Amino acid sequence: MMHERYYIESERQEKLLALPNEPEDFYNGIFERYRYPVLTREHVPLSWRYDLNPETNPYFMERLGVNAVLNSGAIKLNGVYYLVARIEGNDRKSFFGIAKSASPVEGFRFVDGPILLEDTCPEETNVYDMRLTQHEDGWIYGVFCSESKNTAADDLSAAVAAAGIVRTRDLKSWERLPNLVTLRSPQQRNVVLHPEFVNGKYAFYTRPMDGFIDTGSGGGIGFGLCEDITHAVIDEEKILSRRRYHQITESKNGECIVPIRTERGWIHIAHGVRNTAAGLRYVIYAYATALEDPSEVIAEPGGLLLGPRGEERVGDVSNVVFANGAVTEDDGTVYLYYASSDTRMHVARTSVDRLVDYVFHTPEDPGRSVLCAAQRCELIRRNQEYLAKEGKR
Ligand code: BGC
Ligand code: BMA
Repeated sequence: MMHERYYIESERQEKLLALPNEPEDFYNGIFERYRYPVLTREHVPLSWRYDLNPETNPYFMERLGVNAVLNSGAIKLNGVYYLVARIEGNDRKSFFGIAKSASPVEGFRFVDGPILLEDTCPEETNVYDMRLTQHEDGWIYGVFCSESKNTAADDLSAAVAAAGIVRTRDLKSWERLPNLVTLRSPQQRNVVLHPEFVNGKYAFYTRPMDGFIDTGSGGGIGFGLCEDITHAVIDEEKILSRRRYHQITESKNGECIVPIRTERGWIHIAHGVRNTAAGLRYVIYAYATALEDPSEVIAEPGGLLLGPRGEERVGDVSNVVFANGAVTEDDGTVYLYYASSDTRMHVARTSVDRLVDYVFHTPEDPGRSVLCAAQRCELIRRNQEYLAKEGKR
């Protein structure tokens, strides 16, 4: 006989999975936020957390609890939306799980089991934040952070972050390739594979950094080419989107999603981090690069595109929004999947046209208060002029 609690918990979960989602009232013209998270720890199947056998689990306890479901890669295949989520166990280690739905905004259900990566490195302690790239070579690549303890340092928390690479054709069998090697940067996190060959080579967005937390001399989001994805080595990393003093990227930044190809250029969505008295604050921003050369920045709208708001601000690591997956539909609708405060997954909806308008027509950050105030005064002056002309004063 099943434990009675099993039925209660199953019913509760089914209710959650059936919850319809809808855009909420928030308005900025740029994107819509959806009211309910698309994935939370409560979405993880009971059989992944509980021992269902009352003989070995008389109290129906979570034996392997899940702490959070966050930073998910995203892809649409044959009309189905897939999120490859970072699932963090109560033991702080993360693994990847696949949730799918016929809808981009609701009904995501974990399928199969956790992805069991090939165990290629005995020091690897944690893996997280997979970006899925449907590459023109025919493979779907997953690039993620592979974190190992730094045994060379005399500090218990010292770690080394590298980019792990897997590939698949069906999201079922995954082939693990050697980790990316960047000859000039000792650490890497937030690495994204560009979907097309650039000069016949594989192109990666990188984030060169000296230390595990501190980017040190790392100037921002890098771009590097490699010949062979099965032994990926990058020599030179060119910095595209720079960290800047007193801007949203001051402490660090990193590419979020696979850039979106548009007629005007590649649209990039990235995260920027600044330090505050309350710890690091993560926001999402955008920039654009040239179609013929994705390493040439052509637009840098100032400020954040999406920052943590309301309940999003609170969680395991508060004051964080982080994205590593998006889906662009044939009609130009873009679904951006983002996690809040390292705790749950949300979705925002925009479009290629709106992103292009945003990226090319949002003024740049002039860098100093006096110039920012002047920028806003100029907007108001033009508005007054316009209103007067329309007789609406
Ligand atoms: C955590 C990540 C975090 C990183 C840097 C890792 O140990 O798992 O979530 O981004 O440290 O703070
Ligand atoms: C890291 C990221 C994410 C996380 C963020 C905030 O640098 O790689 O895993 O969401 O910090 O903790």
